[in-house]
Amino acid sequence: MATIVLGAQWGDEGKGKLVDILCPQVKLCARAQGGNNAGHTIVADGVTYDFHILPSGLLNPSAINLVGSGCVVHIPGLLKELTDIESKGISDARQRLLISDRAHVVLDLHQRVDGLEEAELGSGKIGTTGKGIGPCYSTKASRSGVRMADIFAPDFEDFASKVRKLAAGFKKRFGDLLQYDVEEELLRLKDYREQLGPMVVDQLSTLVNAQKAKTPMLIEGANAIMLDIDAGTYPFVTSSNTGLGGVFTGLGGLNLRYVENIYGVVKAYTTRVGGGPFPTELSDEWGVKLQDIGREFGVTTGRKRRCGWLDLQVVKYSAAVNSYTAINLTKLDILDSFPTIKVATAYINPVTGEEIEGFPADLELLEKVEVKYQEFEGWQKPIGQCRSFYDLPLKCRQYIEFIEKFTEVRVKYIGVGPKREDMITR
Ligand code: 2SA
Ligand code: GDP
Ligand code: MG
Repeated sequence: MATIVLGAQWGDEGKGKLVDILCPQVKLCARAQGGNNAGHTIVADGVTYDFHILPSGLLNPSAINLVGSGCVVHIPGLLKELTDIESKGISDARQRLLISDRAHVVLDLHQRVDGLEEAELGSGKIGTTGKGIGPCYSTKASRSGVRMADIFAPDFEDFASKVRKLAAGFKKRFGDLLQYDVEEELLRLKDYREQLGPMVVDQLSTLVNAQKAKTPMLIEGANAIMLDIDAGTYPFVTSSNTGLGGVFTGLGGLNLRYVENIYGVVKAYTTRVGGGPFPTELSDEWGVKLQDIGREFGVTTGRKRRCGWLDLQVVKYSAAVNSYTAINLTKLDILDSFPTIKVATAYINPVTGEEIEGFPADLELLEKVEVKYQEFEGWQKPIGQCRSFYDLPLKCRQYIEFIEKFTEVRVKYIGVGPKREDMITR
């Protein structure tokens, strides 16, 4: 049986916390896509952990963790993250980590290019994390990328010549702006081989054997559906398939019939980090309040996250694309002090005055839509101590039930605080 946890908005919904809670029930936790652009904060036994490329399942001492072939791996970043969690007491993290030999390698070169491409875009920049994710997936798609397996080629020179060729291409494009020493990076990569060797595997046999043995599995989504390269607000997206489709391409060997649960993680309001349209964004005091109380800062870059009301057009679209079997509503406690809470229920075309059907692909239209809101009276009571649905104030339950009715997906988990125990299960 496999459970998939996916982001239902623009990221940072609290996927890591749900993965951490579900993890004791599984023996294998896998990431299918993305790189160390992701940031999952988990508060467990009083310790705060930030995961980027590593699967959050490492916190479960009996789980094996897999970085799947759809992921992109910046090796120094991964090793640093391993050292960081080892220093927090997860001493056997390396022994429980597997990396697909088909995963692409994010080079420092890609990170340099990320910065230069953003600079080229000027005011129209995407607002990337600067981790080299877009350039790495670009070279993957243009068939000039390098994969984990390449680092272990019998003759390292084969790998080195691919990297040199890639660097020469970017040098042609950016000239002296590139400021990158290919030989220095190659030397470092060669040195990493010994450390990485035991972790790099053919994921297919890992996944196939796990399913044969009926091993319970968890797949941890990174980023979120509105950042999906196909379904998201393109071009203001990341460069991977962050939705359900990406799970199957990034974890080849996962049998779709093995999947039982697909949980969409929905924050009780909306946040977005980076550029791009955001119809329910609040630029007033309420937006500042959400940002402050919700401590909405990027886990990877420390950037302030933009904040706004819950957008059920987004969640409904996301549920349709990702086929959620249930929702985890998170950070409901952040709304405790709000006298009024709004929820977007429709977008109106400003030219025709008509309701827009579906979610617009046209970003110009999305920038201009008028948003129709449903207003709720706030419950104005702390809910952090509530441990069952009926402990929650009536107005709070009504908010949840409205979400369920609108999206036609059951809200199974409700987050009322950052800690493991701050979760109501229905
Ligand atoms: P990239 O770096 O190429 O993937 O950036 C492209 C867009 O994707 C957004 N993106 C994210 N959005 C939310 N959270 C992410 N992870 C970090 C976090 C972000 C951070 O958990 O807080 O620390 O800033 C994440 N990763 C990528 C990004 O903002 C661009 O809009
Ligand atoms: P992810 O990228 O989806 O895993 O989410 P992040 O870790 O980037 O951001 C979610 C933040 O909210 C983290 O700091 C979590 O500790 C915190 N969090 C998760 N669920 C809740 C909740 O229900 N209430 C509160 N107050 N914080 C939460
Ligand atoms: Mg995050």
